[in-house]
Amino acid sequence: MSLRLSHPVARHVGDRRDTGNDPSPLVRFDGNPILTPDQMPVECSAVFNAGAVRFNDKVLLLLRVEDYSRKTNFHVATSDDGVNFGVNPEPIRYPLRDVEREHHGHRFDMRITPMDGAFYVCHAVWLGKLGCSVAMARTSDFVDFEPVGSVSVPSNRNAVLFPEKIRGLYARLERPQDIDGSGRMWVSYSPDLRFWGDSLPLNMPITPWSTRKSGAGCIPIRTSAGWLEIYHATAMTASSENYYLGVMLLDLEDPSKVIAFPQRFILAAEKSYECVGQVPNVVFTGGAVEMPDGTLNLYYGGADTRICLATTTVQKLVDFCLDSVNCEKSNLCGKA
Ligand code: BMA
Repeated sequence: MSLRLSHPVARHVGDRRDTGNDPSPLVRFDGNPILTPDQMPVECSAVFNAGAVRFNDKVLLLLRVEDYSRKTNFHVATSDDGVNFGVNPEPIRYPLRDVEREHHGHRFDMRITPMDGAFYVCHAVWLGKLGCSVAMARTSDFVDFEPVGSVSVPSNRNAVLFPEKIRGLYARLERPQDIDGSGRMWVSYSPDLRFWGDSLPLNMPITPWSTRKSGAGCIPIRTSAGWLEIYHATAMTASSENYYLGVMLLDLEDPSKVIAFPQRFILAAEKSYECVGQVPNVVFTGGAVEMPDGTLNLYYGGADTRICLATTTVQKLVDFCLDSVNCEKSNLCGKA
């Protein structure tokens, strides 16, 4: 008796990526990783999770650099082509707040928002026994940074500032953290970038790859279809907490409303430079930059050790989001 399969299942098991069936609109750069600890002008064990922005006609990355005592400094890297970067050996100057000094504050994961002729960075601050909070600073030259307000109440792991006011208020995506380490995205508002409130959770569905947490990644990009947000999400596996990148569209007037939500991730840790390192199976983005030819360069940390690049376009990401809505309407989701 022969066994008959109604679908050619075996052909696809385990080789989805190798057969070129990956539906993601994002393509990894062939020369990844683009920046590694041994290429840095300072001694370090890891360089990862950079903020990214266009500055003086160059791509600027604000690198998270860890030395061999696991102390973090932030260094600026710039590039004309978005691939080859020169790194400033001097770290940025950003004075500690009293509360950071008192609690041995450790900053990480800068996101850079250009707004009103200046640049605002949002980042996490680990406050020892108090947990993790978020804080902001302002710069105009990426040399000197001035604190904006104090830190948030713990626990909060990510803050990403929108590039313009929404309904007359500054807005940011945040990721408050539950006691078990899980957490979801919220949006909060402020009249002055110091006092944040009026918070709402995003009505994001939970996918099998975001069962543990999801948090903002890139600065939201305004499109006619909504705010385009590239975010990270995690799920536990038998061996590790695996990180993924996803994309979605948020309502322009009320970003707590998710208006297009692909069920598929756009990047998972698969390459050795994403799977092996300080923290395995991590792809984590802090910024994307649109190049003059329309390519969107997405910068991400691989395994908390090195900087990687993947490319796409805003239009491809928007189409990917809108296709997910069409797929839901036509009831085709999951049947491809
Ligand atoms: C998150 C942040 C990121 C890091 C990730 C994986 O909680 O701390 O900086 O890349 O964990 O370790």
